Amino acid sequence: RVGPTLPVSSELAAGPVEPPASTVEGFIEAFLRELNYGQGVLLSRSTINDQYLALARTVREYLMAGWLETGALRREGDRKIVGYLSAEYLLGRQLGNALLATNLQDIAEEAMRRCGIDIAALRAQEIEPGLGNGGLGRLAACFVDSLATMDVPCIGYGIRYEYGIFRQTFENGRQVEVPDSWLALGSPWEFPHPERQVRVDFGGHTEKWTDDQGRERTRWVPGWNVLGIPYHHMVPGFRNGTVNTLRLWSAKATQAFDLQIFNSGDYATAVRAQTFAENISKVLYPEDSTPQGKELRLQQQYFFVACSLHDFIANTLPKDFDLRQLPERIIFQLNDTHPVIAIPELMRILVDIKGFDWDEAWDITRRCFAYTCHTLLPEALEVWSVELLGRLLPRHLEIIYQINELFLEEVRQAFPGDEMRARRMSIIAEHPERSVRMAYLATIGSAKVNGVAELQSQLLRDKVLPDFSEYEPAKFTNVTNGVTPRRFIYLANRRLSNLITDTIGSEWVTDLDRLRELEPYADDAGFRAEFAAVKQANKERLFRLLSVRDGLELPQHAMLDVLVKRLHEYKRQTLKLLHIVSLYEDVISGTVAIDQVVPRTFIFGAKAAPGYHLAKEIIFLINSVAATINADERVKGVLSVAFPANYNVTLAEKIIPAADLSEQISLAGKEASGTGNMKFALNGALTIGTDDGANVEIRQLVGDDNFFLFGMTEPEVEALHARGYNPAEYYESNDKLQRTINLIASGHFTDGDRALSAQVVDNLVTQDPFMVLADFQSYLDAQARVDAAYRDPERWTRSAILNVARSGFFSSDRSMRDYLDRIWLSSPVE
Ligand code: GPQ
Repeated sequence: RVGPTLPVSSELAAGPVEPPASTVEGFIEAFLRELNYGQGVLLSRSTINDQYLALARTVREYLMAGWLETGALRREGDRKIVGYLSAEYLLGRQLGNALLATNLQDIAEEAMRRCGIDIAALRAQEIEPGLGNGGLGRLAACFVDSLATMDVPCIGYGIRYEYGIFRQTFENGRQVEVPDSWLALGSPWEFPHPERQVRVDFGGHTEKWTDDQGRERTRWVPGWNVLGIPYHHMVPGFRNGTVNTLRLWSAKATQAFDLQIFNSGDYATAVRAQTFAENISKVLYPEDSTPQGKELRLQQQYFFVACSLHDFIANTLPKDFDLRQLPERIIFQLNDTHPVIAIPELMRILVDIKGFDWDEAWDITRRCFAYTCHTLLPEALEVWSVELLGRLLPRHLEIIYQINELFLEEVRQAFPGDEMRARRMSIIAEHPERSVRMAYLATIGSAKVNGVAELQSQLLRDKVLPDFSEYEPAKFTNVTNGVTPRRFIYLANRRLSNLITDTIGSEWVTDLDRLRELEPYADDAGFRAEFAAVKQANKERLFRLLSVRDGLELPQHAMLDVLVKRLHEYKRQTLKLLHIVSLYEDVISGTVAIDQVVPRTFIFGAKAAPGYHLAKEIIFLINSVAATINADERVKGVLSVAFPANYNVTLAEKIIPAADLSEQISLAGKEASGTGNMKFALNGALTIGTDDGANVEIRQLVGDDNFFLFGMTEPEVEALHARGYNPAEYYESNDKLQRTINLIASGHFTDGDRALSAQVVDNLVTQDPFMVLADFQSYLDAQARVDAAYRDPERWTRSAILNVARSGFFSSDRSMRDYLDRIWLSSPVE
């Protein structure tokens, strides 16, 4: 049976917790019980949603014993636990993953069939929990999957947003955001525990007092508070019986909060106050990599961090735990700076509440945290105004000041007379307003700091935090990102999984380096044919979906050229657009005969932050180009452009396995890592990419012959900046570029209305902050190499197989091993 082989702990003394039998009959019995007694309906009267909920709860039953036992072991044991602190978890659908983890896929399918139910319809019923924006949130979901699969004790802490990332729709080609009510039909995957509520304070002021040993102490007299209610989610390992926990916090008004106003007789105001408190976990901020410094966002950050620290110290550790041992029992991994307020919070707990001396508390604290930085963009580095932080968290601001003062004293001792350096390293920035640099606080308060790909980690040391890496070089390390092969190969690409397993056995699912064993098969014509057939079948599956979902009809045999990720200027969706328009312009101007064009279908997927104006103009332009090209008989069946709305994990699982070409075209030095790039390579797409983020490592592994490199390197970008970049020069001197841009500017794609493309065009020709024009020619040349390679299907498929075989490094299991070796078990800073 799937389930723990662990000794039953004393907490389960009432008797072993037995899952239902892992047979079709056992499954049907459990399912009908859930339907009748859980959902309260008869099969004949049940709706699809009833059936989905009952099915989900049935699968849950099989995980329950493992979950209870894993939890008991974690609490009773003395192993160090990873507390993953992340404001985002972009989980994707849960049903398929739970069936996979329990090895119940076939049994469940047959059981549903016998009940007269099509399991595919139930799978489609699930709304994915979109509790994240993009790469950072999806990475967290991959990491907790890998940790459970590797049986590493981990509690994932985060926020239970009532509304996750918005649902994107298009109206006349423009993005319109619709709230994502993922909870509307009930979520069977969460377990609320209102009795485990935690109180979180805000506002007010601080006071000095003297304790009975005559020491001067500080206490925080808060102005208001809210409750955090934990919702637990199972995080099942892959068929190993381990089920870790994801603990997401939901905000609720405290009684005390409204009573005061209530007593004054103003009922409506009291209810409003309640809404105010509950706003904290209402909605995910939809800005990816561009924090807005909003008060509610800081409330969210402190809210979930305060709940999580309290939960661990008061509820997970034994009652008599000696907090001096804390670093031996927990490492809090900070997923970017969003949870960094945890550092002063732990100091507050230790110093103000537990009565530790500052120095001892600081020594404990900085061994309990490690910080991951996911960006190189200056605008992505979070800062909070001192005014706001002091108003919301007055005690934390004092603690931050104190940390800063003592740290700068150290720096001055290490570099006597170098006052400029001390000022540069201050946690407090003075301009444009007094504010707290969260990345500096994170670096100072952590035992380790890592970037997410080799190149970014290097640039992090050299460009973002150079003074800090000079001061404490040993603190800095790299852990290249990874993705879970369970979801992104096994679940998303069953056909490829079966082919791999038939060829090399099934060990690869938890040991992705084994994919190397596929290498010799790249030269086997029979294997290549099977591999190509998998790709073609995945394309057809995608086209069927896009036809039903988006009314798109796409040709069956074109190269599938895919650019899916958040819409951001640095990711350069406009460069892709210029390429498409240049191909189209070649044909309609008669420069290239249509039968000379390699048929391509371009797929875009991208959400723009609702307030990111230019990004939304780019979306409009992509949709305009798509509509024009798709309607033009001159290129019919040869050039097609599809932009399905609402790209999310569910859609990614259909698009990625079908792709031939993976577009990873950010300006060098801007994409920290990328993780989509890894998913594509593992599913047998070839990459056209810049020397950026993890592309660098992908290319090194798959080899130059199996990767289409283009564009400036990061040092070349820097040099061009230093010389003074003028995009107009490129426009003037490149005839093809000029014709391409002119066609867009002419209004050809916008019903003759030039104004509708003007913002994007003007930005490119006059500003072009991400040097699209500078890389244009190199990109076109690389695309010509792509065409040549695609004309030779055997060569292409061989390269695709080698991409799969050589990308095992990009398993998130490997990332987790690196975290374990380099960060979580590493000795703390001296
Ligand atoms: N990333 Cl700072 C996000 O998705 N959101 C953010 O706020 C920040 C980074 C991404 C980053 O852009 C990608 O290059 C990474 O692959 C990803 O994080 C995971 O590390």
